[in-house]
Amino acid sequence: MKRTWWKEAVVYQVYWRSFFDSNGDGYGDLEGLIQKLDYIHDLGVDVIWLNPCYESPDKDNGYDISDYYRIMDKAGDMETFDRLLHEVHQRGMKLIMDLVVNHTSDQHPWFIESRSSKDNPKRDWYIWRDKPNNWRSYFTPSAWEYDEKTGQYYFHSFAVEQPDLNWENKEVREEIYKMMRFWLDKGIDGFRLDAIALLAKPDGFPDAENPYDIRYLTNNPGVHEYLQEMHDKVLKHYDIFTVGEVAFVSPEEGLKYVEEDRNELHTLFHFEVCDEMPTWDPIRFKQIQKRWYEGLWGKGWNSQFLNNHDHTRQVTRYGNDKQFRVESAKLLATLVHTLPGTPYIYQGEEIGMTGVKFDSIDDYNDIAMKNKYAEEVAKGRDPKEVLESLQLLSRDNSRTPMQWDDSEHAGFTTGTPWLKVNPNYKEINVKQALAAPNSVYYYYKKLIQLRKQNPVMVYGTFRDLSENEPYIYAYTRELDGVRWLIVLNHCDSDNVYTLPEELSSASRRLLLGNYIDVKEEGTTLHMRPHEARIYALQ
Ligand code: TEU
Repeated sequence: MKRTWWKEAVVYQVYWRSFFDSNGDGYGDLEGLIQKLDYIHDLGVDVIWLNPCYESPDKDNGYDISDYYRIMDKAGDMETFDRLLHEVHQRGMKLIMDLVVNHTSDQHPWFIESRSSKDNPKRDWYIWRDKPNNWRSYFTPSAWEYDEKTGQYYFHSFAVEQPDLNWENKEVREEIYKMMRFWLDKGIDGFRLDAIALLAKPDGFPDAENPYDIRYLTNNPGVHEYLQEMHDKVLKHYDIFTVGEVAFVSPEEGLKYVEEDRNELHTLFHFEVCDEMPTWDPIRFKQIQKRWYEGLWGKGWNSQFLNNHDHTRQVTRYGNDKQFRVESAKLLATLVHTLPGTPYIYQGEEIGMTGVKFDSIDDYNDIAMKNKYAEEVAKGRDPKEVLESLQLLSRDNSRTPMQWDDSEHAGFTTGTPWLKVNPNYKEINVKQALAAPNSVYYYYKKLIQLRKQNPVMVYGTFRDLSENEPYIYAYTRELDGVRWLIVLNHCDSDNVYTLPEELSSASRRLLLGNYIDVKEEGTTLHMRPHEARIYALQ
């Protein structure tokens, strides 16, 4: 079995502005990350994914870049970045950067030139049309913004402040490849490719039948040719790891991005769960896992995650963040780390941090939520009702500052945090987690250790034994005669799982469980609320 470092890796996502503030300006920064690298390293993770820290007017928290070759002042400077990369490598870890090349900031010199006149040499670096179609963007009612000066509309898949680059233009592509080499030559270990399925646009921009179903923004013809060119001109020349953010794809379409002999990307994030399953739906989740396993296994590599900087913390959205917060956080961790694919940890997940509900829209920062709130209130809807309707899935749920201890502002900053700290920081924080032997933190550490010591957890085949069970999720991983059984009771009450005939004679050894006193009991397992067990079968 061919071993591959990024298949065996566990990735830890750092949303640096909410991680640790080293200079008291209320924003986390790269110096703060350096100071907390030992904490991440002790967890046992292999790769750090760093959200964008390039120069930016910060309208979309760094995903609106105005200079790809400079570090945003809030985050620090290039010297600090170089030291961060060095310190990560010193600890035997790797660092991947966020590559945001579907669009730039409207303050990027390229766009300032492009909008300056219709004859400007960079006019075609962006997408201009005389009249818009009926498309919405991810963040606005229309994907087109009128430019008074030149009398045309420019296209933006996200905010008005994020005009899309025209990837049909060869100069644009070469400029992006040059920039990628700049960072790769520095020694970074790969990229998370932002909104990468949006690079190609359809000829003629035909109107959409249902503008609210925005999948027309993605997977348009030509996207794979761009990725194959990127691979040929840049990616294949480095020993790196690439993961693409690929929304609205089926396993068949997703495979085109990651199939090994297509020379595009190593892995992808698909969003059938996070974008399309607002709350926990066990049967649907199992079907999604089965389809993607059957669609990719042996041909392309998947990723496992249930939250990130765009999606509400998993114990709140897909678990129980109140009565069973610790057990539920551990169960969801077991799920993500034992299903086929590379597992991702979003900062704070490893201590069971939860989502948040702020009382006022003014407490929120996220441009997507603010825009949606304004649009709905402008339609005459009751502001209170609109706020409540947006709170569960607000991206700010996962962006509140990291909770290091029970001191003011959870020890995140000595200043005023850019976003309010979750008021439950006195109970939920790293200091508390490190002091409690059975905390969520130490459970993550054991899970990560298991992955390092057991190739079956990485390369083992997957089989669901519980397709139509509403609460129990039971599946096996198998490799070279090694067979594991994972049993999860995703429910607030006890449930029983009876082993299938084929497993009834197998002896089993508990490798890890989220309840300390598991009593073994023949072929019928009595599972407590949110109980998780990993067995080795003989
Ligand atoms: O997100 C792309 C995006 O649209 C996600 O918000 C979406 O929810 C999803 O999960 C994919 O459909 C990326 C970044 O992650 C996000 O933070 C940026 O706001 C966005 O691109 C624009 O760069």
